[in-house]
Amino acid sequence: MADVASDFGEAVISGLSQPRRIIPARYLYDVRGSELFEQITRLPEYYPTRTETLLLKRHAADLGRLSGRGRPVVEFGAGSAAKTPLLLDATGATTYVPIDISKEFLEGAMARLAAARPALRIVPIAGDFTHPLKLPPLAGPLTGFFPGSTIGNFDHRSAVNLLRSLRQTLGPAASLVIGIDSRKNSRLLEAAYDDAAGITAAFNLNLLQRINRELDGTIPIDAFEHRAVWHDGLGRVEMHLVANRDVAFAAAGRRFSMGAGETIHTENSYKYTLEEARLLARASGWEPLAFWTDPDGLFGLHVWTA
Ligand code: AVI
Repeated sequence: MADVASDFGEAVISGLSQPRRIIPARYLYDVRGSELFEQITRLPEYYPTRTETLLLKRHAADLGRLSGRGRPVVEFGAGSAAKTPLLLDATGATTYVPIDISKEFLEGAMARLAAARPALRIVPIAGDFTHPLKLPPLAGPLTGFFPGSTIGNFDHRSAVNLLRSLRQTLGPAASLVIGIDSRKNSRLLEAAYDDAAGITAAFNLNLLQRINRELDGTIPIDAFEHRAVWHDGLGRVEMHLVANRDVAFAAAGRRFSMGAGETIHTENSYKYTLEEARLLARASGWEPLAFWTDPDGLFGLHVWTA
C-alpha cells in the first residue's frame, strides 16, 4: 500500500511541476474510479462496450475457429471480466488465466466465474502485463484476450512495446483477440468522453479527490472542470482538468498554483483506422488474421496470430 501511495505521490509531484501538467491515466482507477468506469461502460454515449459485446456475440463461431478451439484463454487486464464468458463460449476454453494488477478485481472476477462455471480451471495472475510475464505451464498454444480498446490508452511507442510483451508472454503460435476503437466523427467521440449525465466528468474529477484523500491535498474541486477534446492530427481524444479560476493548493507535501484556463492532462484515448490497426499489429510482431466491425464502423474486433 505504501508503495502505491508513494508511486502516486511521485507521479503527482513530477506531473504537476511540468509546464504541461500531466498525470498518467492509470491513476484514474482507484476503487471509486473503477466504479465510475463501470458506469461509463453502460452510458448511451459510450458505444465501445456494447459494440464490442455485440461483435463478440455475432462472430462467436468464426472467433472460435480462428483463434483456436479449446486453447487456454489468457486475459490481459481482466478487470471485472464482463466479456470473458463470451470468448470462453466462442472458443470452448476449459482453462482461463486472468492477469490483472489489482488482486481485488481478480478475486471478484474469479469468484463470479467459478460460481457460474464450476468446470472451468482458473489460474489467476496478479501482475503488470505491460512487461513480459512468465506463465505457469499451460497446454498448447494460447489465445490472448485484450478487449475494451485498452490499447488506446497507450501512445504509439508504448502500444508497440506492450503488444510485443503480450506476444512474448503468450509464446509461440499464440493468437490474440483484441478490441480497438475506430476513428470516427469528432461529435460522437467527444460525446462518448463527455456524457450528458456527467459520469465521465466525475471519473476525471475523482483524480483530484484521490489526491486530496491519499496525498493530503487541498485542491478545491470546484475550481476544475472536465474537458474532452478530439485531436484529429494525433488521432486521440484527450481528457483534461481545466482550472476555471486562478488556484493554489498543496498536494504530496508540495505547493502548486495554476492560472485560470490552465489544464492537467489526464488521459489519451487513441483511435485507429483499420489500416493503422494492421500497421500496429505488424510493428509489434503480430500478423492480422481477421477483423470485424459493426455496420456504423464504430469499433473493431481483431484476431492476430504470432
Ligand atoms: C479503459 N479505456 C479503454 C477507456 C477509454 O475509452 O479510453 C477509459 C475511459 N476514459 C473515459 N471514458 C472511458
